[in-house]
Amino acid sequence: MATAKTDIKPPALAGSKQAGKTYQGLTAEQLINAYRIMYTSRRLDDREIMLKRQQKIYFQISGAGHEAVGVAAAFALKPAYDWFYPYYRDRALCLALGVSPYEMLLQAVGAADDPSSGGRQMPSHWGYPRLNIVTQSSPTGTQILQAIGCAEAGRYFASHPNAAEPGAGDYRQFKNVSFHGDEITYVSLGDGTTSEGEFWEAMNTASNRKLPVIFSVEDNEYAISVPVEVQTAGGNISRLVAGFPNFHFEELDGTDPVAMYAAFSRSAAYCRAGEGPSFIHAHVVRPYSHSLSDDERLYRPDAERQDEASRDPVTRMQMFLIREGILDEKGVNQLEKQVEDELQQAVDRALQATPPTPDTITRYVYSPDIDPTSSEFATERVMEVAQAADGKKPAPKTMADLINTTLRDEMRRDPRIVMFGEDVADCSREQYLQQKLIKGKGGVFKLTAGLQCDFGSDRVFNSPLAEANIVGRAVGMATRGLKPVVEIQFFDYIWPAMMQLRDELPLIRWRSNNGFSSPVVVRVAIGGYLTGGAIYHSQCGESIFTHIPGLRVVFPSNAQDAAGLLRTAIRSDDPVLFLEHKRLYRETFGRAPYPGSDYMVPFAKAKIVQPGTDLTVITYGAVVPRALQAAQKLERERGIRVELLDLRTLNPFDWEAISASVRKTNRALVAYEDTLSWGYGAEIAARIADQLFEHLDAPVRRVAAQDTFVAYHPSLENAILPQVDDLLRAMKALAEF
Ligand SMILES: Cc1ncc(C[n+]2csc(CCOP(=O)(O)OP(=O)(O)O)c2C)c(N)n1
Ligand SMILES: [Mg+2]
Repeated sequence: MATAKTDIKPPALAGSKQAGKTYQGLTAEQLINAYRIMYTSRRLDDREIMLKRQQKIYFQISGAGHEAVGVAAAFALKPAYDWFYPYYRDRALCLALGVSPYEMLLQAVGAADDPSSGGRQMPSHWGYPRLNIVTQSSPTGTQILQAIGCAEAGRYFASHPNAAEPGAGDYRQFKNVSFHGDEITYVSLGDGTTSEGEFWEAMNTASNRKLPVIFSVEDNEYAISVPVEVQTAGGNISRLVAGFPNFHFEELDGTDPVAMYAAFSRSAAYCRAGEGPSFIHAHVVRPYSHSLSDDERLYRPDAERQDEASRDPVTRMQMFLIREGILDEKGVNQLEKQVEDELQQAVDRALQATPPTPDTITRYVYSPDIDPTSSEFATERVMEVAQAADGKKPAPKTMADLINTTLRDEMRRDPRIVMFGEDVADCSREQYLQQKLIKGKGGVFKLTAGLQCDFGSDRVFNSPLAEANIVGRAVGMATRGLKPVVEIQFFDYIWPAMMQLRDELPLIRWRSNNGFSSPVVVRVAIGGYLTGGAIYHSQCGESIFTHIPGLRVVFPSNAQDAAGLLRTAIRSDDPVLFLEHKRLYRETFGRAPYPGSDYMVPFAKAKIVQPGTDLTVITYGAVVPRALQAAQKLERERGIRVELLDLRTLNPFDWEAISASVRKTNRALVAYEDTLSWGYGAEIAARIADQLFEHLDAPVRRVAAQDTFVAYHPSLENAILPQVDDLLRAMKALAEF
């Protein structure tokens, strides 16, 4: 049981005759402490509401009505041992786990010292590294899959304790791991949030993998103004989830802390014993409006609100203590007075807190510890020496081969790497492999072939067909120190993961002010030129992701770069979207021998594919070989010498290389496979126009796909995507401008 820590001291017990009696295992003293925390939570909400009205804080959302759930959960679980993914109503949970009211108020005032976010997040967006309370965000439900990944990480470290050891020379130096073999991950959410798809994806995986996760649904029957019967078919989530195997289920009155404590204790025992997850459905109340921006009188009549008031958990708990003779009225008053005094002090202190300074805003967008653009990642010379010493000329390999080999080598080197996604395993039915009945698949493009066989099914495995599931779980795992290298089968199907990719993965570090990080590598098969790939197997769209601060975006054009950049991605400390062009996987162009198990290419270092003096072409991915062909033809036919830059990484990108080249050639063409308008080239063109204006002898031009979709018939696909002839024409026109 947790020893709840607040900055409030316990008052004397009123009735000594009750001192020995326990309630579901809770002593009188613990019950008084429970009440103290519940009362503190409520009054802290009231204080914040007042501060908001006085415009001293900028937002308020209360935990009112949910206090009993939080206190009970914290008492049944272990702070700084178990892991917690709460949501905004969980003020009482966080107080009971050991967060002080002052710390909470620091977030409300947006102080630099706010331990959750340094003034970056709204109040009630909990995150306390010292207590294993993981940084929370505002999108409803994104925490649930992350909690699944967190639980999986705990299990992984328990069965691979060597993986928890600090490693040298990569992100592991900055990612300390702690775990316990019987730890639990607690995740809470509202009734409305059970409508999110990610909730169901999380339930599915928790059930299937028998994970030690406690789902705590705090059902106050409303999601802002939308009532539960509109959210949930039949109006009761317990009935809908009852069919999930391996769960311990309980549905109960969430305003009763003693009953809740008993339910969480049973859940904890079930989870710690490895039986599976638990689902606690707590019926609570919402005595205040959704937030201070909402007025519930617009959609809830007085009668309904008054009816609910009779179930207020704080009042109920107070009455319970008096009825049981645990506290008398004097004791209650004394306790409440103490709380008020301490809150007053906390408010006074918090209002004096120093706000963050604007010069800090870009801090922690990326890792402050590892810079993937640095020379530490430039190992090209090492490779050359190694090959020369060997004497033999190794056979050139495809990009697919080298990615596979790099993944294998990195997995061997770093036991924290796990790999999953759709079809990435060789064969989920392991017995077929053991009996040597089959060869195994290892990815629809075979990029992960053989890895499950080499490293085992707990390191390489199939996910359900659910992209948010893949990325959300990976985020949770990486937060715990694992290095998930996950695969999205086709870029065209990345969108179900978009909430995790846009609002979670790249924000974890920044929003927690470096309290947490989640350096996942997401490999994605992208692009067209497939002849028959059609719309949904050919799309690009990289600029959507380069638009996201905090996310590194890599797009190699050849085998050797793919190997070097992938290794940099894995060893660095930031989330990386690693885009692999399907057409390049097995292309003759760009094949290379394996450059060795330490070969890395730093980010933001463009490659001069061909030097030239007359025109700069800036490109990446599958346009590189096409542009090279066009450039060679142009030189043959017209003597025009194109300098061809392969950016290799799109965020960060190599501005210096672009700048140096354009200063020399005075002409720039940006070429990319994605649709023309609003694409990646727009940013590059704008930068050149802005910063190199006086060096230009011609307008900056772009060659890209037409603003439509990639069609099935090859003649249409050819017309839509940029071809050698299109590039040649554009180069020629620009050179002769
Ligand atoms: C993905 C997403 N959609 C919409 C919102 C806006 N929003 C914030 S809270 C909320 C209602 C949540 O209701 P519920 O899950 O029942 O939790 P409660 O607030 O009732 O505790 C909504 C719609 C959001 N934050 N995230
Ligand atoms: Mg609700």
